[in-house]
Amino acid sequence: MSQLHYRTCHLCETMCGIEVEHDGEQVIAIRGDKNDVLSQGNICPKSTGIQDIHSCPDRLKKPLMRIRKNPAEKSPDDTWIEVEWEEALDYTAGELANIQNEHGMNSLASYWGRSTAHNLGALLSVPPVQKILGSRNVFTGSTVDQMPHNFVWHHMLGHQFLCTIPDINRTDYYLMLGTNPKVSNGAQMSTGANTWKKLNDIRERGGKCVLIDPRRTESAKYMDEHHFIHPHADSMFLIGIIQVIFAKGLAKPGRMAGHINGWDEIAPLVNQFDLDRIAEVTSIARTDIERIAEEFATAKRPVCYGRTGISMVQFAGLTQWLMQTLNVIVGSMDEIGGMMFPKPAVESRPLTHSSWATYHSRVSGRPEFSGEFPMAVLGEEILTPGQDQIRGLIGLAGNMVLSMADGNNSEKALQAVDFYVAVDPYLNETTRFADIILPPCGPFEKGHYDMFYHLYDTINWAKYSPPLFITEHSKWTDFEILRELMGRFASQRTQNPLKKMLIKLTHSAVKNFLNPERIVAIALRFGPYGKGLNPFKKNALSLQKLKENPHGVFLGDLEYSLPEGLYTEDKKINLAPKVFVEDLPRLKAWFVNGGLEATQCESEFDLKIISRLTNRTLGWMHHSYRLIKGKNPCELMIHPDDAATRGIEKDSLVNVTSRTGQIQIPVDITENIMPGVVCMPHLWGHNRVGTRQKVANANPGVSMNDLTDVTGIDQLTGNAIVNGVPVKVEAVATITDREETHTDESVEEFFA
Ligand SMILES: Nc1nc2c(c(=O)[nH]1)N[C@H]1C(S)=C(S)[C@@H](COP(=O)(O)OP(=O)(O)OC[C@H]3O[C@@H](n4cnc5c(=O)[nH]c(N)nc54)[C@H](O)[C@@H]3O)O[C@H]1N2
Ligand SMILES: Nc1nc2c(c(=O)[nH]1)N[C@H]1C(S)=C(S)[C@@H](COP(=O)(O)OP(=O)(O)OC[C@H]3O[C@@H](n4cnc5c(=O)[nH]c(N)nc54)[C@H](O)[C@@H]3O)O[C@H]1N2
Ligand code: SF4
Ligand SMILES: [Mo]
Repeated sequence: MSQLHYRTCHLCETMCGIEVEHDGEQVIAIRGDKNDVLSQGNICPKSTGIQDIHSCPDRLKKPLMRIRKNPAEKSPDDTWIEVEWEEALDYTAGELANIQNEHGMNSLASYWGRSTAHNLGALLSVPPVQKILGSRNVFTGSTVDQMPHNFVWHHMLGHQFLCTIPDINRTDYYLMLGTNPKVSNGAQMSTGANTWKKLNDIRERGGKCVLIDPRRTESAKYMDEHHFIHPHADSMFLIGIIQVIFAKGLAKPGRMAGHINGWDEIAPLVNQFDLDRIAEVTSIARTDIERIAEEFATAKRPVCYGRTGISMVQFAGLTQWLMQTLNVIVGSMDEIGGMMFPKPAVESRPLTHSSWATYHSRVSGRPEFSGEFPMAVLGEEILTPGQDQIRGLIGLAGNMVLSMADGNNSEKALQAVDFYVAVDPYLNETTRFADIILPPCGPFEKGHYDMFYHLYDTINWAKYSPPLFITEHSKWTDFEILRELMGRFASQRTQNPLKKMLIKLTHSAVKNFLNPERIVAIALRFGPYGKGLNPFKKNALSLQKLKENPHGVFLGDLEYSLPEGLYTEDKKINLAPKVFVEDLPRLKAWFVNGGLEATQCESEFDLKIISRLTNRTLGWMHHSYRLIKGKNPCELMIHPDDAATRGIEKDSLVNVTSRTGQIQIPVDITENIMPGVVCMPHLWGHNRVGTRQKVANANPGVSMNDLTDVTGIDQLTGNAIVNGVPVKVEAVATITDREETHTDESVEEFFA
């Protein structure tokens, strides 16, 4: 007989509640949980694919060890054998310890991909693993994602995780840059897959929604206005808006009056830029900039918010700073309907680190940010010989060959590194370079609490999902794998018997007393809603209470929290931090040059490529047949004028060439993309040899990051520029028969 289980979908930060109908270990259906306090039944198609991951025959259940044909190097002719956990962990710990014993602390590196943040056990392991490894070489997917946001929060508000969240439920003017919530379902703004409804609500309550994006996206139809903007030009647009607001005397600090440093510096800084020229560089008319500025500043509850489209571009740091500055100068910082700050039930900020430029990377001297280096330097740190060269890598929960800039460069580095252990459930484009793969259990075999994504809450709430199935594999969550690996590693690193004894004791204490669930229980107790040290506190939040409420517990709407909540020493917002002021001349040079940067835009590469997400999928969910069946979405959107001048027709296959690579892709000729810009989905390209992923291989698409450039970074924040990359597009053939790549039967057989 079938049963129902409620949990949070862990695939993205939106945190929708799902209802899983199952019969024993067989999942029958996944639906939206109508009683979920956040999502109220809304989900996107992706969550229904989790059942395919659960039952996927390609998902690894036991460690996979590479047997090299030639001990000196990895080759596609190497073979893989399954080994027992004990052997795998001893071997891995030994190899890592040998490298560090011989070559020093920094010879080991760690890389944490996006799935880390969606995974309780992995997330809890980050600080101890980092501590035990003791290496400066720490990398995460953040620098091809949201690092500029963190950078700005650190410099303006004092902590990288003092995340500003647009109060979409109460705003009346929503100015949105570089985000497509109809498809992404809300990024850094967890609404529960109903952002589009919330956009409708804004308009229904008499408010206004304005979108700025080089593509007329799926979200545009929920907005009052959409304006095309040239990629990289958002900082100019924001400068124009801020300029007009000051010029018209509309700037006002609101509640934050008396708590802002640098107010007087802003107007002179933005006035260096001529508004007519801004209109040219952005492609947004001067009259529109003036009108939007006035409307925004005079709205009752305005908020300006932007996401990946303004963090993976040149001047990303400046753009994010200007966006926050705009919110501050209209009095929207920590104001109802403006930018607000959630109060998560687990308060992780005091335990996390926030720093900048306290040391630099070895090869190109990039500054650290909060203890990590940009992904852009990982390759050079592996490939450049010398003291502190990276020789060993622990890679977890990210597929960097497809997701980081310049996939070929990532491959070269992974091929070269002496020893690479991947903690990942699949043998994919990245982990095929590993010496050993340690596979964690599946999504239903472990408990879930969104330790990280509650920082992005649009209401305060909490929810815990227990494991649905306990299997033989359940004891190998990411937490357990890393705990066992690090225990062995630490012990092998030392010859001192006393230290060995101490490590053994610590390891066994952690093993016996600390599992992810218990850590959540403790964190809830000492969080803002917990009992703390008062056993008599009424209605306190606890893990037990969350277990009794499988649809989550509502903890209230977002509330004022500044200035007390600021992490700056003087409890003031820094409106004009020196790092941004000093980066303005770089923008000015680009601006004077008409938005062209010589190194980035050689004349032959006359179009700029930007990315897009697809509604039904998400990188590693290409293992789900139900999500990727049908026509592959990898098409290059191109404007009819750009197509016509290149002889490109409806059924053309085109070569897209950049400084670093070339791909072939069919076109979609459409006026939804602005002239001069082309657009394709990323995280595809499952056609590389040596992987074990039948479903993804059968409908591979091509990888956008074969075109992006590892040297292209926002110089201030180190974030990769994967949007607005210069390319050339030429027709190469006509596609006569574009069939779906795989048949239903072959994949159904596979799952049978
Ligand atoms: N379906 C689906 N949903 C997802 C994910 C997924 O893989 N699939 N991933 C999740 C993750 S990890 C994240 S980080 C979020 C991301 O969520 P979003 O930030 O909403 O991501 P995108 O949909 O890529 O939106 C970025 C937009 O920026 C635009 N853009 C590109 N360049 C520029 C520019 O220079 N200026 C401006 N103004 N716009 C620009 C693009 O056209 C695009 O519409 O989505 C999450 N949700
Ligand atoms: N061109 C371009 N590139 C981009 C972007 C873009 O907009 N344009 N967006 C960027 C963004 S926002 C992001 S977030 C990144 C995403 O890029 P990645 O972080 O590489 O994300 P995925 O491709 O989804 O890979 C997730 C990996 O985690 C593994 N995994 C899944 N579940 C688990 C688990 O429970 N434990 C462990 N250990 N592993 C697991 C999967 O098998 C897979 O290898 O891509 C970035 N790259
Ligand atoms: S939007 Fe989709 S993938 Fe994201 S949490 Fe909701 S159901 Fe899961
Ligand atoms: Mo992301």
